[in-house]
Amino acid sequence: RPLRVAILGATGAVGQELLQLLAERHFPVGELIPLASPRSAGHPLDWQNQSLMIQPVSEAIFEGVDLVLASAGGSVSRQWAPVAAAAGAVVVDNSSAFRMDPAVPLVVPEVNPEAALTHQGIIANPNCTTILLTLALAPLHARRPIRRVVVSTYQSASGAGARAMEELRQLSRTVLEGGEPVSEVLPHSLAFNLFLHNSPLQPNGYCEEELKMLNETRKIMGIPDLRLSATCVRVPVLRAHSEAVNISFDEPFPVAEARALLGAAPGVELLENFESNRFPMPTDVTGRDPVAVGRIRQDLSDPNGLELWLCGDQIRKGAALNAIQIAELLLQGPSQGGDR
Ligand code: A2P
Ligand code: 11C
Repeated sequence: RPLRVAILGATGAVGQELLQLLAERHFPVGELIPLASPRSAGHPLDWQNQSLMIQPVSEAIFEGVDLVLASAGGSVSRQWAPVAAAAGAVVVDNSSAFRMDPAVPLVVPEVNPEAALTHQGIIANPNCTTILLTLALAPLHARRPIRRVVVSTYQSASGAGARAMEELRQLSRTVLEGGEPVSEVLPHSLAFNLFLHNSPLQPNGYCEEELKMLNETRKIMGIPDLRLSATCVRVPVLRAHSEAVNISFDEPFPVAEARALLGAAPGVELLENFESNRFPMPTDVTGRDPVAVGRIRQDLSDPNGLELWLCGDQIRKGAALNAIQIAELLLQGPSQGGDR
């Protein structure tokens, strides 16, 4: 039966993509309920030739709702996801609020689809950089256990939301016109610049984003002792993240075998041409579903190591697409299993 679907954060960068993907993927929506902050409530929102009204969040709004796709930040999810779940909805939550809760599955449908079916009302959508990384790691780990990962990220403005994307556009114009860029959304101007990820620093010198990559990758891949060290960097790209990934195994992993595995992996697209020095770029994946992987090579410093490079659309597979794929898994039920 067609579902009643609420989008919590419908006016945001991910919320807008969720609306587009629900239509594109013919998700069985009977009624769509767009929710946002009181700032946007009452404003119209066009979707599928309907003019809907954005509503504020309230306990009553979740009555009779089947599915909530939430992307309005951690504090909004912490407050409202349990309320929606108690009202009988399944919540696919894009925030970090519940990801490490042992009772909440953390799901990348190509990697651990079975976890989705164990939910108790809330399913967490992982951090964008983690989703992209696990798509490349899982097919390799299935062949030879991964022991250690060292990853450096090149993260787009979209990870900080629609206002950060607009700020990058505006401040780039300011610089081109000879002005001094002054940022208000991000802590520094991203125009012709980059900086270490702005999430809170921890006593060990890592930022939260880097520790999310460690903890979430361990949980999704079911490798509690995985060693992983990340350096996360914000770069002046609008909506696709890139990652340089070094992976260590217990034994050598032939490059040709890794290439064949990744070439056949769901959600992954190989993009590499060593003759023409052509490998994934953010523009290759912008507005597209697959994570592009390339420049797979033997680590010169470690006989048991591989190096690779990947790019993925942060708003799509890094957020909205993964959330909708989780909802699709629930519709398929236990017999189907997922994309693999
Ligand atoms: P609004 O546009 O009304 O501020 P992004 O991640 O792109 O910045 O988007 C954040 C989303 O979360 C927006 O849709 C925003 O709505 C929504 N949002 C922010 N605060 C709240 C809140 N307190 N209650 C509901 N939605 C919120
Ligand atoms: C970024 N990955 O690019 C972050 C944004 O835990 O979902 C999303 C943070 C999260 O800045």
